[in-house]
Parts: sequence; structure tokens; C-alpha cells
Amino acid sequence: MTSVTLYNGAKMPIVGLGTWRSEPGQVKEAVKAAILAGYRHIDGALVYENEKEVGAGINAMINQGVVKREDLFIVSKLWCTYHEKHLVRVACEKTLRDLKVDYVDLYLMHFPMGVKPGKELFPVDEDGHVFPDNSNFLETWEAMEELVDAGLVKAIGISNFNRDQIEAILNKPGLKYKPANNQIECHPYLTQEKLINYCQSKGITVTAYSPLGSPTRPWATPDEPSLLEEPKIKAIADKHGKTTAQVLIRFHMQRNVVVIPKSVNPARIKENFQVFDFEMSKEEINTIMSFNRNWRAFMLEWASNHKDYPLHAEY
Ligand code: NAP
Ligand code: SBI
Repeated sequence: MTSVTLYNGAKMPIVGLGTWRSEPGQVKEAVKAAILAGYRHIDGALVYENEKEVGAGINAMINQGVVKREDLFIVSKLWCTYHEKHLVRVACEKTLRDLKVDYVDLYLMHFPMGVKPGKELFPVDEDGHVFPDNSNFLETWEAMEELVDAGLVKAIGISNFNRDQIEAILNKPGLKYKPANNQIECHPYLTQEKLINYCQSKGITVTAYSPLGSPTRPWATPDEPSLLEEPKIKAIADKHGKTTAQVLIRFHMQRNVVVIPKSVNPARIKENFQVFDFEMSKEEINTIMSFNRNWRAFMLEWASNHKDYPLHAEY
């Protein structure tokens, strides 16, 4: 169990390195440390504003002969300000230029919501409401399909899409490529059973983001639950001689869900990859599933006024 297979036949390594809020000054070394530790999958995005440094880490490892480009699985994401059809290729080419690679293995629509194009990545009015653009995600998807045909990306997928939005893509007249992957928030406080079952039933693989509960997200408040400090998960970890983080990561792997913990700390990067040498029982997985409380680290408030805000639906 080292990868999941996308419907295009590509193997997506089941553990990848997250890079959101990995500081540009730290992320090159983090990517190098990850590749040296055995990671072959790096998750990034244009909006993280660190793709040049992520690319520097990747290229350093390729140039030193540690890995070949084809050994790596590189993911990036189309940001919301580039949803209009003529901007999709512009965004993808910026990512490829910044990463200094010829293609990415998977290119995701970061959100189903297009917002006003321009220099500002989060254009909002004085009430904090986002300015929508004139796109809709079905048209944006068509422009992403063209990236596959142009050889800029090997596969395309989605992120933060709910069931109805996925169904809208699958039922789109003239659909050329279905989404290969949906990247969603998922961890024991948000187990996403219905959405994962739906995706997997349609041959769409799932990636779990914020698997550790995104403990350093800027809007965290002290009253919110903390997965890394959850005593019941710590107890399971102790039984296996593992850390809580390793149990939180392994949980997804045993559901055939790809998982992308973020770290810029070399010791934690290694720790988060030492998850292939133990197995939790069905009972332990069920116990972890029972911690679900539909709690989200990401409510995406900045876009809650958008017509395609995905989180009003049950799943
Ligand atoms: P996360 O991976 O749940 O947590 C990362 C935090 O945990 C960092 O502060 C990290 O600090 C710390 N950490 C890492 N390993 C640890 C360990 N073994 N023990 C204790 N603390 C540890 O959060 P995330 O960054 O929100 O999610 C992961 C990735 O998912 C992102 O980086 C991004 O690539 C992706 N993502 C995608 C979306 C989307 O909309 N598609 C949204 C959110 C995230 P150090 O760096 O100091 O180790
Ligand atoms: C950013 F670059 C800035 C803010 C922000 O908040 C929501 C979550 C998100 C995102 O959209 N994707 C992430 O990985 N983090 C993000 C990214």
C-alpha cells in the first residue's frame, strides 16, 4: 500500500508532503529532506506563493541524481482568480515556470468558485465578501481538459467540491476527462464517509488535507479540539509504538485515501513518512471513525457568499 491508482493508470504515492504556509525560506530544504526521506509526492498550489522554492528543492534532488522527474508525483492547483477560460493556461504555465518542470502529474481546481481576476489572490469587499468572477466551474473544467491535451498536466482533478458539484462535472455534456482526484479536508473529527464513498464509487480517488487538524492555521482558537492532543488517539499510537501524528496519517492510508501532512521540520518530515510498518485493526479504525464531529478547520468564510460555495450542502 504505497500508492493509489488514478483512472489514467498513474500511481499516486499515498503519502505526500503538504506545502501550505511552508515559508519560502524553509520549503526548499523541506522538499529536499522529504525526498531524501522517501517521499515521492509533493502537494503545492499557486496560491501558496512558494512554488519557486518548492521547485528549487525538487530540481536540486533531480540534479543531484537522487530522483528522476518521472519518479516524482507533483500536484499543483488552479487558483480561483484564474477560473475564466482564457486564464487557466496562464495560471498553469506560471506554476510550471515557477516549479521549473515541464508538466505536473495532477492539476486540481482548488475550489469550485471563480473570483475576480487580478493581482489580489483574495479580492474581498469591505464586509470581507469575495468578488465572484463571470466563470462557472464547468467551463473552467473544459479549459483544464485542454491542459491535458496540451501535455502540461498528466491528470486533472478537483478540490473542495461537494457531491452535487462533482455530479455536475460527471454529467456535463461532452465531458472529455472525469476528475481523477478530489482533495478535501479529512481527519478523525471530519471523517467524510459519505463524500469519500461517493468519490470512490465513481472511480475518483480522494486526498485528505489537514490530516493533523492544521494546528497552526492562523484562525485557530483555544476552545477548538486538537487532534494531536487527543488522548484516545494517543492511546492507539502507544499500543503500536507510534506517535499520534503517525496514527493520524495511517488512518487515511487504510481507507485507500491519499494523505498530505505538511511539515518544514526535518525530524517531523521523517516521522510522518514512517507509517508503512504498522497496521491498525478494523476495530481501531472504527474507534477512530467514531471521533467524527463534523468539525472543520476550514469553513472558507471568505467565500460563503459565493454561488458555488461548497460547504452549505451536507456533503
Ligand atoms: P496539517 O498537515 O494537518 O498540519 C500541519 C502542521 O502540523 C504544521 O504546523 C506542522 O508544523 C505540524 N506538524 C507536522 N508534522 C507534525 C508532527 N509529526 N507532530 C506535530 N506537529 C506536526 O495541516 P495543513 O498544512 O493545513 O494540511 C496539509 C496540506 O494539505 C497543506 O500543507 C496543503 O498542501 C494541503 N491543503 C490543501 C487545502 C485545499 O484547499 N486543497 C487546504 C488546506 C491544506 P511544522 O511544519 O513545524 O512541522
Ligand atoms: C492560502 F494561500 C491562503 C489562505 C488559505 O486559507 C484557506 C485554506 C488555504 C487554501 O485555500 N488552500 C490551502 O491549502 N490553504 C489557504 C491558502
